[in-house]
Amino acid sequence: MTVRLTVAQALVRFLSVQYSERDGVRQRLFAGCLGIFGHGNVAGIGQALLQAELEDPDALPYILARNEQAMVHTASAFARTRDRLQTYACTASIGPGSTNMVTGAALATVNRLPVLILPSDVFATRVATPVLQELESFSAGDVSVNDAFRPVSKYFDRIWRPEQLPSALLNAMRVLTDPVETGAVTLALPQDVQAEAYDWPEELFTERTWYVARPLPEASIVDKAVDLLRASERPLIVAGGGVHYSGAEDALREFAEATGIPVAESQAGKGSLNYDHPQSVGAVGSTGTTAANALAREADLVIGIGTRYGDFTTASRTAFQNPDVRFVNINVARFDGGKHAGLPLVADAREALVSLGSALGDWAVDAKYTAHATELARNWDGIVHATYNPPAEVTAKLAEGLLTQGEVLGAVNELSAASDVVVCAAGSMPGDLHKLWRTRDPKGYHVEYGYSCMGYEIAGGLGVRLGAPDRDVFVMVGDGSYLMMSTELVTAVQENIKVIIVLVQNHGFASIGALSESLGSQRFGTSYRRRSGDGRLDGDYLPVDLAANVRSLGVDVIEVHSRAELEKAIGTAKAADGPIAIHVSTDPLIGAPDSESWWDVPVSEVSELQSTQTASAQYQESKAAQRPYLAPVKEDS
Ligand SMILES: Cc1ncc(C[n+]2csc(CCOP(=O)(O)OP(=O)(O)O)c2C)c(N)n1
Ligand SMILES: [Mg+2]
Repeated sequence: MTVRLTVAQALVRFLSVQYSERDGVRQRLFAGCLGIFGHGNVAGIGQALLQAELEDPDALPYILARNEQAMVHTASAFARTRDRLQTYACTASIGPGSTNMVTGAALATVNRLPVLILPSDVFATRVATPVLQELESFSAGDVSVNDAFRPVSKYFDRIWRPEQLPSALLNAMRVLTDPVETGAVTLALPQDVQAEAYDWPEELFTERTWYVARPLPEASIVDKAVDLLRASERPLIVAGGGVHYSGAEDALREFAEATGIPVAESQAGKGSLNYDHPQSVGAVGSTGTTAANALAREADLVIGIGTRYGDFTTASRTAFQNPDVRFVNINVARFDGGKHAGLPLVADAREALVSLGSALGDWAVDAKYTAHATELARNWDGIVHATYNPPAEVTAKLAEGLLTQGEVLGAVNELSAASDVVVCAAGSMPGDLHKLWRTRDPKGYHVEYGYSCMGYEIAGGLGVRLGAPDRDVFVMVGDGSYLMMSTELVTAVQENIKVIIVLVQNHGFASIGALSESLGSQRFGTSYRRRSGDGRLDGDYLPVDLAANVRSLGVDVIEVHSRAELEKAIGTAKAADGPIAIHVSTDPLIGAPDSESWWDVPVSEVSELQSTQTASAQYQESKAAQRPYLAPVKEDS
């Protein structure tokens, strides 16, 4: 039996009957389709979505976004919130609508988040070429702008003919639901092919379940890991995003408690252990706590769990200074398992922790070491407390109506519910949140720091709320990020997606300003100021009113000028039943407490400027601590 449908109708029908299943729990793989119509998808996929909605509104609900990059962020954030077991498809018109999604695709792939990207493409038949918005290559007839998706997609295909669709779809689902492979999957859809009818085998549209496996660790490798652990005296766990995706938080806590090993966290792994667990030493690396970084410096064995060891996590390979340091890397991907010449314990994080725990028996580190870690963490928490509640000598120096950023984070932390989610991506807040946020729920922390993409915040906040409708979502967004991409607020209004935007106005880039200064570049070009008489950008702040901007998009704003007003506003925002914003101004020159760590950002080797010369000398000094981590694990085991 065959069914006669267009390619777009077949695609929509297929997507509406895909499921993922893990641990016996089954869910729709696609919660819906985000999109913006234009030529290239309005008559193809647009028609198919309309027809589907009229037949069954739940088949593949359509959400109209405002910016194509943003809608991919929404899908990524949703997928992360749902532990990569569910996502959205994203459809865009040909040309700019589609290429706007390239950054979103890169973010999904870098963060290993499943998103189905459906850019529209030029005519397969080429009868009217060049069509509106078509790139003409002088040297190739089969190139389109969508080829830009190839390097940022885990799977790419272009459906030149209807017959290609079934195999492309099966490959797309395979990649989206594979914990190792997952990322952006791009199926480019020529606009004529979308509308073309074909006789499809009926089985294409039967329900299909994609089983998400928990690969078990190889027993002989578990044994080697046990040998390394037993031989270690100062092991440290580095928990990454894989702990969350695997749902390994309980297994991690049990493993840590049984062995006494302290637990440090990457950005994606934050919340793996609640902040007040005695073995939680918090963030590690360039944006880490002094507790985790002190332990990292001395560690003789690092047990990475679901981490890809980004340069923030390893402090650009200066975090681990013990000359004998070795790595055991629990990771579902061999690619990450082999990093730092570590022992790759290739497996699902939860399964690996359970196996390793039982193989270790009652082995534990010296209780003094665990107590030392707890002590360090307690000291750091004192610093957090002081940052949340700055002393009078700090607040007295603030200009009228300004708060410190630490106070803002503190107020939001202390007045949000444990299960609420904080969302951020770029600027100075991700680093501050990594160090300072007291995470009280494994899902309470959502900072996109794989791509650290300005503009992710609001769009991502929508995705988090769609994925966790029972949690309040606090979107921490700087003025720079806000100006880059805030228009999904209109989508939030249209769909009544409740997000609480905390818009932190500090007139420019506090983060890059501080970085610039530390690198001898004198905060050049990082604040939003008028040009002064000598042509420099150091005049008055610009008369922008971002609160009015938010209001103009249909979202209520509470403008606060003091800690007390901020606290009251958070209560009001929590009680609201739609999107709402809090506008707060902060002093960009008051930074977060020091991590006692480093990040490798090269400084000009020659310069006319004294500030750069000084920074360059410091850079060379810091760089000397950088280590390759190449010691083989074989010798020891
Ligand atoms: C899309 C994108 N462009 C540029 C950057 C580089 N960048 C990182 S933070 C930042 C400034 C962010 O400013 P703001 O949102 O106001 O946060 P603040 O630094 O003031 O906390 C820039 C330009 C980036 N991460 N993403
Ligand atoms: Mg700013």
